[in-house]
Amino acid sequence: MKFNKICVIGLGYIGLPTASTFAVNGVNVIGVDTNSHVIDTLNKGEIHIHEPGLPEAVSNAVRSGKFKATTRPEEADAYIIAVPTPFKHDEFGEYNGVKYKLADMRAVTSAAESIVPHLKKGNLVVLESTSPPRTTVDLVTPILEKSGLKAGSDFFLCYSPERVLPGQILRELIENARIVGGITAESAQAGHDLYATFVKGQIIKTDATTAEMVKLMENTYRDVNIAIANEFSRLAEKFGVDVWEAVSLANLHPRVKILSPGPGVGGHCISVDPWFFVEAAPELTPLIYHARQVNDAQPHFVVEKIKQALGELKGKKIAALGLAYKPDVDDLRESPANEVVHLLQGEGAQVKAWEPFKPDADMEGIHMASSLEDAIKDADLIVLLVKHTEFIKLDPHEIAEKTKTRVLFDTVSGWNINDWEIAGFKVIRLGVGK
Ligand code: SAJ
Repeated sequence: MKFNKICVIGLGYIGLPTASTFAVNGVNVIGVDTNSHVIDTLNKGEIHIHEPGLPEAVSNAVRSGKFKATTRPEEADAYIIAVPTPFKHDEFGEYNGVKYKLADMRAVTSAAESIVPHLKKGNLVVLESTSPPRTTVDLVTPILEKSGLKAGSDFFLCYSPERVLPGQILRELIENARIVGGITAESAQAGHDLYATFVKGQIIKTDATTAEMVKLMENTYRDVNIAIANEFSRLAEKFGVDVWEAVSLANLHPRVKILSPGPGVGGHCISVDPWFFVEAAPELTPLIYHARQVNDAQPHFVVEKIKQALGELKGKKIAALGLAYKPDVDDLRESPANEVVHLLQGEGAQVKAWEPFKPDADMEGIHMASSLEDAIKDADLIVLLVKHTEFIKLDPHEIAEKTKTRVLFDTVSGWNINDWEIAGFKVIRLGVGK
């Protein structure tokens, strides 16, 4: 199949790199987003999110004349839905006394509805948003069929998960293997042809529900593995062991790959997607549910440790380094660092947070420092919450001149203890009981 013009609905962390990659590969792309500020920014060739290489990709796409951003879909050969699927914050499910989170599918629903008036015979629609199992068949198909066309025979319909890692999106979009699940074999083939425009990794065809499940399995597998690393950090403290050393030694085993403990699991994917399985089948998912509980409780564990280090938290001044959900990104969504800051404040500490990737972030209830110096100047303790490269590279002697404290709490094993001790600091690390 040939695709001269496509519509990408949702211009966030996935939709925008996808749209600009199609455009620089010669496809006419209409990028659609409901946020008019995003549209104006993009049409000027600028961008609203931080991702290495993306500013250049978007400005090339706009200059080539192949990319245009707007608030409504238009007629096209193919439609890609890449809108967010967060969980609901005010509604929960319950099974045998266990409370679980529910997927908020409103954005997928309205994206699918916005395609209906434009849908023609022979079109392809691809859902990329991470979704609960059977969404393509049970939710998207009936909406699109309101057009009077039949999915699978009049138009093609696929689920194709994005699997790119924030920070490396543009490279992984091209190089990663791509899974295309069609509601029919012909749909999968049409999806294959679309992504063959730029994907250099393998493109594997399957059915839509398998593709949905694959995506959820990948992120759930990672969440469960981080949960065990976090549980190991607690055990290591109890037994007087350094968890970082123990993990690196265990990982010498050829079939063991333990992930890193930390202040918790954040972002819009790993901390959300496992709930889609729990919601779909709470009776079958005790492990997945408990892994989520362990990771969600990790900020509390960190705060308890900081309390032990300071004796008490009331009135103590704490500098929090990093609010992003992981290193070298500006995404603060579902960040465990934010949770740590809120919990510290709840115990009476005065926290100043410094996030170099979003210094102007307006986070409810969080006092943002104007600079690193401002954050650490009067601090009683500095807590490292995110392993941003620029934090790891800080010079301990320079920092010693800029702060009155000599106590550091490192939740991510980002700092070399010897270097900081030579500069006069005491370094407490998460997961170290020695
Ligand atoms: N984290 C740890 N320890 C680790 C690794 C990560 O605590 O050893 C934490 C991070 O600090 C962060 C969270 O987990 O708070 C998630 O970070 P991540 O780097 O593991 O994953 P994401 O959310 O940035 O991207 C994931 C990726 N999925 C997998 O690696 C299986 C990516 O490939 C997906 O495309 C993305 O989710 C997505 O969009 O679903």
